[in-house]
Amino acid sequence: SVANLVNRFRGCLVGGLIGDCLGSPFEGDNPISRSVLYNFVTKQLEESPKTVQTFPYTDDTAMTKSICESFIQLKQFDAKDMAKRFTLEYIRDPKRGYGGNVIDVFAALNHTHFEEPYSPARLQFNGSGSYGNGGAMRTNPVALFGYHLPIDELIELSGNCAKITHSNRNGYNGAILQCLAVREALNTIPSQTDHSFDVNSYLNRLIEKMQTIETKSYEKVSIGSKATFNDVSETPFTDKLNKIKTIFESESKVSELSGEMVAHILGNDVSALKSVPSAIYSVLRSQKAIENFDTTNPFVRTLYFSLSLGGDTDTIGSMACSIAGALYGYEVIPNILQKHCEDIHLIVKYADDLYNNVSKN
Ligand code: R7I
Ligand code: MG
Ligand code: MG
Ligand code: MG
Repeated sequence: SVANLVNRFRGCLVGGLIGDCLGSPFEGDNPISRSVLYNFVTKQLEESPKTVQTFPYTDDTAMTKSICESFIQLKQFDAKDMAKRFTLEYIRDPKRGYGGNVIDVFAALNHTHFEEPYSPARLQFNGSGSYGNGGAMRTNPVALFGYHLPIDELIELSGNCAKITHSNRNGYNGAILQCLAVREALNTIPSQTDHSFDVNSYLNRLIEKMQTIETKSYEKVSIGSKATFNDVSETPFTDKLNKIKTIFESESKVSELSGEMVAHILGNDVSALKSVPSAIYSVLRSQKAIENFDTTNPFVRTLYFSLSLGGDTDTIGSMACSIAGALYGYEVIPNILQKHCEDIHLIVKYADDLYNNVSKN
């Protein structure tokens, strides 16, 4: 049956956890070995294994949990509270594979007692701010908490949650795109028989919104810092989404591209620009069979293809699988995959708490 909203909320957060936990063993593999990936995913899908190996989550989930906790406890957005939770969690458990520079933001936030939660991020990279994917990787609960918000308010909220650490427009716009990709997934109803949906109209809705967002933020940024502003395009994420459309059109005529080829075209690194569109492509690609990996399950296809890009696999896997979970729903996610993840029960509870919060309004 069509997944109801609570199962889409669960699918979103559980998907994000699975992508992070099962993607992190491959982080940095570029390219990733096809046979190693095949054997790994096959093993994690084994129905009655002798022992179930649990994989720890990384910074992606640590920060996602902080956002969940802030929203669940306060029932509103409070930048200072969120900044504090990110920082205290990092200090409590620093070895989760955090980005190389974001840890300086935590140190500065702590030192200034979170008084100005957006200030330290603005000083990163000589004032241009981080364009890493750390804002995007943790934005899933924002789409859930803001489910009933008008789209413009959700865009502003997801941008603000990202700007606590990522003030570069490609950093926060990547977070906004990931948030919108989840929102559109929650509002798309795939076919009950074969999970199919209209990929083109899904993409068109994202393109239309990103075009407006990027044009606006280009004007804003270029007023303040024309001299240092040297992007090749005013609308880099929109351009990438259009590239995805082109890939799909060509794939309908010739054969599908390999993960390595897609990584070459869309990117697979720690920048938001070279990871969020790659995650979105991986979800859309789940509509088609995966070469040499025999499954009709669109969530498993998303997981497999997103990891096959290599590079920043925990983050691309997490972003892709959270969109897929929001789209296809919790019931589609194999139970055994969940058992391999640290803190799976807590993540399910957070999804339910966020659902209860929006269903009351
Ligand atoms: O974005 P961020 O939180 O890192 C997230 C990534 C994910 O893959 C996680 O799984 C984890 O492994 O890290 O952390 P940042 O430190 O803000 O950005 C990550 C990296 O991107 C930085 O260490 C830089 O190498 C690079 N980077 C930049 N390099 C040059 N100029 C980000 N912004 C810039 C920039 O403006
Ligand atoms: Mg990580
Ligand atoms: Mg890392
Ligand atoms: Mg990563």
